[in-house]
Amino acid sequence: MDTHAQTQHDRMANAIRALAMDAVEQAKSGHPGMPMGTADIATVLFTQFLKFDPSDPTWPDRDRFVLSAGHGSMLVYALLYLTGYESVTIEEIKRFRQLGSKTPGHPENFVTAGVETTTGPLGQGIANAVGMAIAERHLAAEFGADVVDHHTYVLASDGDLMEGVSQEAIALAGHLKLNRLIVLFDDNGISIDGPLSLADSVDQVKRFEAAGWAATRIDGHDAKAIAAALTRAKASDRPTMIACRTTIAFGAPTKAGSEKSHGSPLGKDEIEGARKALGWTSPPFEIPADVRDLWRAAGQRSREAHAAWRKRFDAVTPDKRSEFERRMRGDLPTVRLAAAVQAVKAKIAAEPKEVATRVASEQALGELVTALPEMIGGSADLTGSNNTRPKGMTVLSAADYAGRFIHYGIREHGMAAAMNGMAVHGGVIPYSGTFLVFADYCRPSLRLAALMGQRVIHVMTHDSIGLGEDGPTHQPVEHLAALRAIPNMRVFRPCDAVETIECWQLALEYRDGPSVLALTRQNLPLLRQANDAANRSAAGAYELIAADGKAQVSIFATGSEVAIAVAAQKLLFEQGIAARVVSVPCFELLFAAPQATRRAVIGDAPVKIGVEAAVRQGWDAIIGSDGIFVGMSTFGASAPHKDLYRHFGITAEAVAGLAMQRLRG
Ligand SMILES: Cc1ncc(C[n+]2csc(CCOP(=O)(O)OP(=O)(O)O)c2C)c(N)n1
Repeated sequence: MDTHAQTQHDRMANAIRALAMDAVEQAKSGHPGMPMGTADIATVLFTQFLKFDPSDPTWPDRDRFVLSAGHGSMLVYALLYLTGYESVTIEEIKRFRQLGSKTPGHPENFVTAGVETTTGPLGQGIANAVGMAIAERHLAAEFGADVVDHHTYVLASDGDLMEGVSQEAIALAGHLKLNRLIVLFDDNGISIDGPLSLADSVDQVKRFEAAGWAATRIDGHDAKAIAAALTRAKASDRPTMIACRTTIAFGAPTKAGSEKSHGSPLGKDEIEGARKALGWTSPPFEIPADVRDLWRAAGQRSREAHAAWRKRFDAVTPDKRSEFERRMRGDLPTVRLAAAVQAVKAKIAAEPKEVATRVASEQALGELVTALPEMIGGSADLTGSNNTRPKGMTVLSAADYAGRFIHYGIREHGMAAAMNGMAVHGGVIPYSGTFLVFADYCRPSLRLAALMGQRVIHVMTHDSIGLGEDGPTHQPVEHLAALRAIPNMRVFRPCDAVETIECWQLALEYRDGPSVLALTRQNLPLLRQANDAANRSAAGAYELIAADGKAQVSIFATGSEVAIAVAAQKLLFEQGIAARVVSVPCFELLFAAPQATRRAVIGDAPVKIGVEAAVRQGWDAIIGSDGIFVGMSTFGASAPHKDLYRHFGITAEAVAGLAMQRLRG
């Protein structure tokens, strides 16, 4: 690099450093050290490599940039501002971390155009990026390199790589040979508590190499070395990790290289010292015109590539073009979906039988994945148990990215995080499989899917003590309540084959958030008329069996316990007691209904009983605090499932007995 180019580079990188220092100072909170340390890496990436167009942040074939170390959010805000994104003006930079700003504490993709995914919980970004890279390869296989041909770049910190989910992510990426994935590791040897040596001595290069990546170590302040490493990475047949040795808070006179630059402003004197050391003479929030022009020019770099892409895209067949656009918009093929749902219902009607809802789900998927080519399924090594791979669905692998079923391996967290990445990439609807009890292993990613409002669908089978002999380690008890506690998440627990297809339809139609389908291992009777054209589950709850006369008892139940409620209603009828049964496949849909509808379905029977083989938490909103709850209050046990239901008192006799006891007062 000649001196002129070096000076230009330094001034551009220093613009990032200055904005980070000033914004954090003004907000009186934030992390200035990380953006200052990585400014050189980001400058090289954005001025020479990243394919992006600030005037069209959703251009489908843009490269994705993921700031996995979300605490360094000022890095991405500075870049968006400097390269000319409309979303981030200098006013927004000044309002860093303030209510309603486009520059929240951590990057939120649903707030700021140009931010690709929501990061902050360390490890999530790098794991999302694996999903983005999968989606890219898959769509490229399907639509061709003329339409889809981009890279995913990640800036990750020590914390990202220390989090367990990163191991799942890098192992999966290495296995799938995702060579469009490039991780820039901010190897600064510092975390919040101090030097990394306090807690870590992993050789990250060896670690990534062991997972099938190309990995290298460079000086993260050497623009030439960064560019050379990125050039090599782009030519690699494997994913690449570049360990960039940097100094945190580069330029700060006393806080550089120290954890003191971490979670708080540098302070006036330190900032003055840094300005001097960096040769930055502009006042706070001011970028000299020459530097501004250079950055704006960098923002225009990919205009030609964008125009060329548009031309290529316009040249593909109209059918293919509209299909690609439909998928990227996330619109469903509504006619095909409706036909698939009716076809499933017709099959159930033609051959009514007892099936586990996981099996009913597989039958539903048989039609759905044919109707919706955007669905990408998978399982965390429980394919045969989760029933998420219908016949004929081919496997997505390094040898065939066009496949649609992913063997995620025993990596629930990595799976859920990758699915979030696929969803934010766009063009695909990911669904997964694991046991409901392992929702805990994916929870951080489930929460982020809900926060981001992303359509990901988790099939979680073996949803209660009904799984039987595997015992309490595998029997979810608190999981339904824990999932229902996540805002924006929908938890479906269908009671039979008909509700299963209805819940699948609702999950697919729910564009703005994740869904969990809690499904049984054990067989369940068919309770609904299969030729019912209406999706009754859409109400969240509905009367399955009306009372004979004015109801004295309302029994509410979900999933496998609806059959118990139905049997209890019969017992009560035999005793001359009028009871009704309400199936509640989805709490969230019920609670979202207008008050009058909610009241009507909940009703005013003097005795209300909830039945669910799980903890009571959440049920009071339906049955009231004085309602009767038949469920679990302890962990389960290992035994055949019928013995367990008897042992824990979740039976029709118990439900009817408690109702009669209450009626007698
Ligand atoms: C899952 C998770 N745990 C803890 C934190 C709080 N936290 C924010 S930054 C950080 C560590 C920062 O160290 P590093 O990742 O090396 O970043 P750098 O020091 O390079 O900025 C921690 C523990 C977090 N954001 N996410």
